[in-house]
Amino acid sequence: MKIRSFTAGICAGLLAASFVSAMPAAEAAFESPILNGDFESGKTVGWDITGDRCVDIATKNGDCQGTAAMHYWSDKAFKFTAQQEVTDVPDGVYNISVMTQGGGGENSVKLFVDVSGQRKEAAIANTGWNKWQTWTIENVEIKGGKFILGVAVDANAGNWGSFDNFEMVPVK
Ligand SMILES: [Ca+2]
Repeated sequence: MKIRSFTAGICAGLLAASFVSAMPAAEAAFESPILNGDFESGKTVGWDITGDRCVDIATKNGDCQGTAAMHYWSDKAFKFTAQQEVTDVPDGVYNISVMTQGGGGENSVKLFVDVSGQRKEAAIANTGWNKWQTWTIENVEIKGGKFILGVAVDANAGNWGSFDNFEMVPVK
């Protein structure tokens, strides 16, 4: 009886040790400072949306991850930008991403960041309804606690799509 419980204790200890080593402390501690990046609020709160009126919140399966996403559509050609100034960002290097789905056919769809006036972009190309893809701007160095994060769409009449799960992950 004593031997069995001793063995069980070793196994539990090994499991705990391997669990801890699989979770780097920096990643486990990082909380994304992006406000409402997943739109689970059911609103566009946190995002400054400028341009043509074409943006709403989608809540149907396939149009969103989770329960809601930022969605765009118009029966006329349209352009818009949705952006936010992300603050309280610890100095570091990040991979910054967004998930999208949509019908494609826009003139351009871009994920962008602006760090102290330096802009970086990733081109987005949607390939169909509920065909979610992740687009990433890698190795963005941020100092001074803030940057601008956004998406810009230049679209033709009838184009549609969703943005969801804006994320930033520290890479070092
Ligand atoms: Ca969502």
